[in-house]
Amino acid sequence: ANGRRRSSIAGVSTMANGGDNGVTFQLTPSSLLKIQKGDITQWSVDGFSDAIVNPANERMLGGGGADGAIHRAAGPELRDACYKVPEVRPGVRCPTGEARITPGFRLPASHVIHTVGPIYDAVPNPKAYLTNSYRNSLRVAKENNIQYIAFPAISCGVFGYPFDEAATVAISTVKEFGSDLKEVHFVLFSDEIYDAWLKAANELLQS
Ligand code: AR6
Repeated sequence: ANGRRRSSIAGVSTMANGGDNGVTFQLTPSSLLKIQKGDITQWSVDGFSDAIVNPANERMLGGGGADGAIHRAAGPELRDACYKVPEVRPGVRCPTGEARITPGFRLPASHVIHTVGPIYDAVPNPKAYLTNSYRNSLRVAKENNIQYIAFPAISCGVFGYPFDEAATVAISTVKEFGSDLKEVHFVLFSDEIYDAWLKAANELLQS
């Protein structure tokens, strides 16, 4: 009696190397949301236009956490491509809440959508900024004909966003704005974050 589906729906793609972990929810008859544990640098959907989302900072030249892992896996070409993204003001290529796209270079995924989530304690309304990060990433994906996208838990590491609050923002924003894509995946690094995302999806994606 809820939106939960096992991930063995016929024809549903899975991670290139991620096995079949995870739970799949139906967003619309033609659009799925999938929650899984894993390393986002390994994610792709073979043969389709796909993108992973990089939880970056405003300079867009790399950093720690998932950003560092994505740059290492993509190779130095990714930093060069980021460097070429025009600054909107000195030192800022992507303001908080916005998104930019580059190729994926040596990553399995064909594109990287870079977005900057809020530092939880540094802005008056972190929820509005985190919503914008998800929404603008989905918008950039659609503008570039991406059909499959994978998000990490934006702002849930270095930027200190509480997992349960972030999960509610992530799922509700994808529910509202993500259904033009074939599949929206969340690829989550820890059990605790995975559990928070499943709880939010079970609450917000009732069928
Ligand atoms: N795959 C999936 N998730 C990952 C991976 C991975 N390979 N590595 C880490 N995570 P964070 P933020 C999870 O800190 O909070 C960087 O320095 C991680 O466990 O990467 O948005 C940037 O340059 C956490 O749950 O991003 C920025 O300065 C989630 O990804 C700043 O950190 C996000 O954690 C951005 O901070």
